[in-house]
Amino acid sequence: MRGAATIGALALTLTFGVAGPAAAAGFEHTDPAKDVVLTGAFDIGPAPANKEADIVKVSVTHTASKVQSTTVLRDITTSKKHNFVTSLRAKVGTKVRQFDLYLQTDAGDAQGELSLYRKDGTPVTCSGLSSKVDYVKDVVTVSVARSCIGKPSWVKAGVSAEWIPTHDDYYSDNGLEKGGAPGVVTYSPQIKKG
Ligand SMILES: [Ca+2]
Repeated sequence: MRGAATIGALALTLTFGVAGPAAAAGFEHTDPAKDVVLTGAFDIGPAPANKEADIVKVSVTHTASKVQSTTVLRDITTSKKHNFVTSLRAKVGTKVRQFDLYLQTDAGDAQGELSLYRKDGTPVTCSGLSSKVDYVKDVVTVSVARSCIGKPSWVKAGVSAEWIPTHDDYYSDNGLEKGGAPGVVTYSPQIKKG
């Protein structure tokens, strides 16, 4: 048993050793499947069958030029409205600033347009925004230039997904913890610039 444990530890070390030099500073989280929450007109409760809002993996990288989040969902389609939100806490000088990267898509605009907002909801003009929704691989990627968020020394990121098929039905998932009550953001640890 001791031998097996040693080999396991060695394999782990090698994996990180290979990835280390080339990889950006980053964070990865595997979110449980089937933990979407439905907020209806009169009720809130679990919606394990829903795949459109169900985040299963979140990855965030922080490089010299940008902060990027990659979110894997169970199965997204272009049929109805989605909101994909990456919330950031950014250490700028001695302060922590808060931002939201907000991407809304729907049947008529499957790629949407990424927007950056301050905590108080005012939009930030930023030419360094980029997003892509891959409906085949079920992956949403958004990125923001570091210069648009004050060139932070570190960021903490929270990611959520929402699927809104009708006015009254609002499916949501918190990408960093089980469950997904709307409006609740769970942040990653500090992700320093790589
Ligand atoms: Ca999930």
